[in-house]
Amino acid sequence: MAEDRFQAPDYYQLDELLTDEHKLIRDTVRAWVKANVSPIIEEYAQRAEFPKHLIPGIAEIGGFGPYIPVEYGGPGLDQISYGLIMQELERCDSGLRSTSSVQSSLVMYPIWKYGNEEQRQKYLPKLATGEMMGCFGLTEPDHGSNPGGMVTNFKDKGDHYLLNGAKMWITNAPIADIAVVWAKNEAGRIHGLLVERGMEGFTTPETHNKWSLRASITGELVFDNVKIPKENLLPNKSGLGAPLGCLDSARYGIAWGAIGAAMDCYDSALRYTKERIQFGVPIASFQLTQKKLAEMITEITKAQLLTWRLGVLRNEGRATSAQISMAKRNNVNMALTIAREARQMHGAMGITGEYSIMRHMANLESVVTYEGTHDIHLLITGMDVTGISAFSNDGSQF
Ligand code: TGC
Ligand code: FAD
Repeated sequence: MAEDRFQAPDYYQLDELLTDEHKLIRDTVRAWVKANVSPIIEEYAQRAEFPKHLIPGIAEIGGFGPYIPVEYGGPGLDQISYGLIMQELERCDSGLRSTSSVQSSLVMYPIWKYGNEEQRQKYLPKLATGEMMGCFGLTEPDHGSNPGGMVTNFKDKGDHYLLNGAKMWITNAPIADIAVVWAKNEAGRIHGLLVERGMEGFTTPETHNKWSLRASITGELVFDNVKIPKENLLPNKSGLGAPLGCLDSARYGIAWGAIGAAMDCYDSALRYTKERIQFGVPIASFQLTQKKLAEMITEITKAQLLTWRLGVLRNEGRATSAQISMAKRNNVNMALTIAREARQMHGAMGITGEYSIMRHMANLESVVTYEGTHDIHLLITGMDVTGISAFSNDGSQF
């Protein structure tokens, strides 16, 4: 892969909205990524291998639970810092950001918010250092966009629970030490359970054959009469709102992360079109090229403003789930559109591993699908503005 010459665009001088601490955190992560990940990421993606050796480094830059309080081993940062870390990681590769998102928002967040003090003390410090890795099991083979229909279930056996079912498409499943698993009890109520590697009847087969997120590891979670100690149930929240609350945090991080991928594609396209000569002039001098670049920087700038404002609202505890959906949908779609355009602007070189473009483009096909698909987020906005859910078609609301 060519040398990482990334220069971040800041068309509206948004740096002025950041504190010195924000800028320090962002620049530290950017430098770590350039030195440690950019030189190797293409190779790992081509081999479809997760660069596991990066885990301690991700922990060191605050990538595991950025907003988890210091008393539980986290760095206790604000939501804008969290967003900037996601942006810098995904600037390199969506899979790198996925590793951080899952550990932070889908594993540490539910233990912090829905767990008891004993669970927090037992797991959070080890998750923050990467000594322990986690994964999040919500999606099932027959229940993706509609997780409320899940069939994975647990029964109360007196001194333990008995868990049965399967989860699919689970990031980090094959390397996880613990899984936060969402399952229904006998009454059909959804609860979170902490399932630990080594429990009898629990397996995590790897999912192969992916053309997207190749440097991230994905797998299944299979539960065949797994005995779960009662103290492994997250006691402080139940119902579908519990996993969806974790998704709010992860989707917020993705809204920032997608900007990183878009910035990398734009920056590469800008440099390439200024250097590449055709018809005796740089291809950046053609109006059609300039239109593409102008639209890219406009969309990136709009997305930056959207996420910055969302970060302020989240810091104040005022961001709604629907606002987060809008930002996730808009920014990921923006990044995917830019990646596709940038791919074309690099000509044949755009399909090679010399540039990060094709990898970003393929990765973003997963990002536009996971954490709620593009259309599901559109319907969440539709529901928010009309007050009518398009998800339930049994007519019960009328
Ligand atoms: P609905 O009736 O609307 O809601 C059920 C209950 O949940 C509450 N709720 C939320 N709570 C917190 N945050 C949110 N975002 C919430 N959205 C809804 C709601 O108030 C209600 O509470 P209550 O107390 O009244 O019961 O539920 P529904 O069944 O109609 O579904 C709504 C829908 C479709 C929006 C939801 O199911 C959905 O978001 N589906 C998409 C599924 C999804 O995003 N899956 C992601 C899996 S994890 C993943 O992809 C990780 S990738 C990680 C990586 O590698 O980076
Ligand atoms: P489906 O729900 O079957 O959707 C198929 C199509 O139908 C989509 O275009 C969708 O928009 C459309 N559709 C569905 N319902 C409606 C509707 N009501 N109206 C209009 N259109 C609709 N899940 C986890 O739990 N944990 C993870 O760590 C995790 N990691 C993932 C990693 C990767 C690489 C990928 C690809 C997925 C991951 N997922 C994970 C799963 C992901 O969240 C689901 O793939 C996603 O929620 C969509 O579910 P589905 O694939 O079953 O698609």
